Amino acid sequence: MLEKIKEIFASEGICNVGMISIDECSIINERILPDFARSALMFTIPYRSFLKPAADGFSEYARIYDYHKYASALYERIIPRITASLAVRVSGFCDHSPINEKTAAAKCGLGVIGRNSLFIDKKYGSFVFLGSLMCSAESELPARDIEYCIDCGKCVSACPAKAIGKRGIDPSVCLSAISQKKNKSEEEKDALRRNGIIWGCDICQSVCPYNETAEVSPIPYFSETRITSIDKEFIESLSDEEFKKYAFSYKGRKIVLDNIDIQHLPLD
Ligand code: B12
Ligand code: SF4
Ligand code: SF4
Repeated sequence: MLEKIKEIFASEGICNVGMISIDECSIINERILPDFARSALMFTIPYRSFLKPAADGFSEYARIYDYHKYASALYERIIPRITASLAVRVSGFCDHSPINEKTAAAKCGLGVIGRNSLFIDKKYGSFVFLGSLMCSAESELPARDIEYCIDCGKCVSACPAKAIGKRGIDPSVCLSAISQKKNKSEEEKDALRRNGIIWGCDICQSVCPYNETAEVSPIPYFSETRITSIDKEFIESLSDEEFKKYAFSYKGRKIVLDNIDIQHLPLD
């Protein structure tokens, strides 16, 4: 069964696919876990679409079309193909998922977990999104022990928020999380301003040696939609329909524009 599913994913340019028993997954949202789920089919979605990172305050995942919409469209294409050829029930997730996607992908042996807490794909580095299909079949493979990165410490030193600790990242100070907050304290605004962050943060990924040789995504939805430079005029010029194509749209346009304005306030 897994081989057939891998063929279907490969036809979409997705070649790193694994399977794990649901009992081996860390459940973070029980409410949305389908009753029929016995296993999770995990896969990585490469999204690196740049050779030189941008410096306008928008992280790489924010300057390409929204991966949640990519995953929904992918599931509409592949789920009917899977259920037509195999006697299984499947349901697709990405981000808003019942499981911790990073540890599940690592236990499938698809890559390693970095000190920056991110999952690192062998070919595409950490610039991959993770998706999963909850599946009614029992896993065909045993879970592997999680492998970790070489622990060079570069991400720990580079993180301006000192968010990377022994247990992973502290989401309460991570600048990526702060950039998505509607109501920010003066200290939080200062932190964004000092580090030139408008939406998302890639600092701990940009210093990681695993990303030095990471390949560009073969998926046109990402490789062909990258905006090289984003500014206030660009955000204001987008129609509502165009704006909704980007991941930064999920809390509305005002928060993105406010984050741009924050960059121009004097530092405390
Ligand atoms: C919530 C969330 C966030 C939050 C909080 C993350 C967190 N660690 O809690 C914020 C907004 C910060 C965030 C940021 C980003 N995210 Co995010 N996020 C998620 C989401 C939806 C759930 C993660 C989660 O809650 N896991 C469960 C918790 C319990 O486990 P954990 O993540 O390992 O968290 C541990 C630490 O936070 C630690 N901890 C808690 N408190 C404290 C305090 C201290 C002091 C310390 C040291 C540790 C610590 O304990 C937790 C358990 O071990 C996942 C999707 C999913 N369903 O898995 C995407 C996901 C992890 N995110 C993703 C991405 C792309 C990002 C960003 C790169 C986006 C960006 N460019 O800004 C950044 C990266 C930041 C980073 N270095 O990790 C991808 C990662 C892909 C990959 N290659 O790993 C995912 C998998 C989404 C996807 N489907 O692709 N994210
Ligand atoms: S995303 Fe930015 S703030 Fe968050 S842990 Fe990485 S470097 Fe630190
Ligand atoms: S920068 Fe070094 S310590 Fe951090 S995730 Fe990459 S290899 Fe691991």
